[in-house]
Parts: sequence; C-alpha cells; structure tokens
Amino acid sequence: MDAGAFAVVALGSNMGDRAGFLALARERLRASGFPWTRASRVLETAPIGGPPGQGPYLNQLLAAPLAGIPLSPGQLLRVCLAVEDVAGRVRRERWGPRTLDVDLLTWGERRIRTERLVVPHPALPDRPFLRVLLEDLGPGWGKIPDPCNRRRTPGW
Ligand code: A4P
Ligand code: MG
Repeated sequence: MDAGAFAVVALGSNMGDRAGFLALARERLRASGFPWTRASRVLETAPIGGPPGQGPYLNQLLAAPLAGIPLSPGQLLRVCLAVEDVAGRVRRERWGPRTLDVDLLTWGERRIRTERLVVPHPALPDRPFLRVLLEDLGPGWGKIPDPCNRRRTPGW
C-alpha cells in the first residue's frame, strides 16, 4: 500500500521525559480506535523555530490505513489535542518547548484547509527530518505530498 492509503500523525517532545511522552502518545492513539500499523524510528532532531536555548526534540511518525478508519480528520485532530492535554502540555508561545506535540501530517492525498485544520501539515517542507521519518513508514513516502497549501511563510 502506498502513502495515499494512510493517515500519518507526527509526535514531538522536547521537555521532560521525552521518550515517556512519546510512549504515552502511542498508547493513547492506539486506544482511539485507529489501526496504527506502521511506526517510524524515534529520531532526535534539533529544534526548528521557536525561542533560542530549547532542547532537542524526539520525533516519531505513526501511520494508520484509511480503510475502516472510524473518525473524520477533524475528529482525529481532537484526539491529537486531547492526547497533548494528557501529557500536561501548556501552550505558552508558538514553537515553544513542549512536553508533547501531536500533529496530523497527512490524510491520504486529501487537502484540507479549515480554520482549525490544515492538511498536509504546512511545516512538512520546512522540516527535512519529517521526510526521513516518512521514508521509514514506506519506500517513496518522503516524496509526497507537495506543499501547495502553506498558510504562512517561512515555516509554520
Ligand atoms: N492545526 C491546524 N492544522 C493542524 C494539523 N495538521 N495538525 C491547528 C495539528 N494541529 C493543526 O497548534 C495550534 C493549532 O494548530 C491547533 O489547535 C490546531 O487547531 P499548537 O500545537 O497548539 O501550536 P504549536 O504546535 O506551537 O504551533 P504549530 O504552528 O502547530 O507548530 P508545529 O508546526 O506543531 O511546530 N522542531 C523539531 N525538531 N521537531 C518538532 O517536532 N515542532 C515544532 C512545533 C517546532 N519545532 C520543531 C518541532
Ligand atoms: Mg502542533
């Protein structure tokens, strides 16, 4: 199956017990009813954007086949935000350090642009490590999708 048949979420943590927060996110996302059948490696990455002096991130991607998925993209976003809350995330500043960030990276080849949800995630072209991790999920996955729905530049 190719990337067009999967939803992909990105996990990131650069505060506290980073590996523990990723494990918590995996556990909660599995409990959400999505069949997360593929996982990338956990990669340590230098922070991109945000205030100086932040620690490095641990990042990981999970993928679930869209066939039989029980939720809409908007509902999955709500699950992602709820998982961040369980990790005690406090939103202070954009791109600031965080215990846990759970973003919806792609939903098959769908392009979504609402007030609350932009997919593919606009940061995709600006974070080369995301393409590395996409390749972990499947050969050729790092090539898609094209970032034609950026909201702001540079980055997001
Ligand atoms: N939102 C819209 N589209 C999406 C989507 N596809 N996935 C909205 C998730 N959320 C989406 O997010 C703010 C709002 O974005 C959400 O309420 C949702 O309605 P937030 O998580 O509260 O804010 P944020 O994370 O501080 O800002 P933003 O713009 O989401 O930042 P990013 O892109 O999440 O970047 N460097 C490394 N090395 N690794 C990282 O993981 N992450 C960030 C955060 C910065 N630098 C990083 C990393
Ligand atoms: Mg986010």
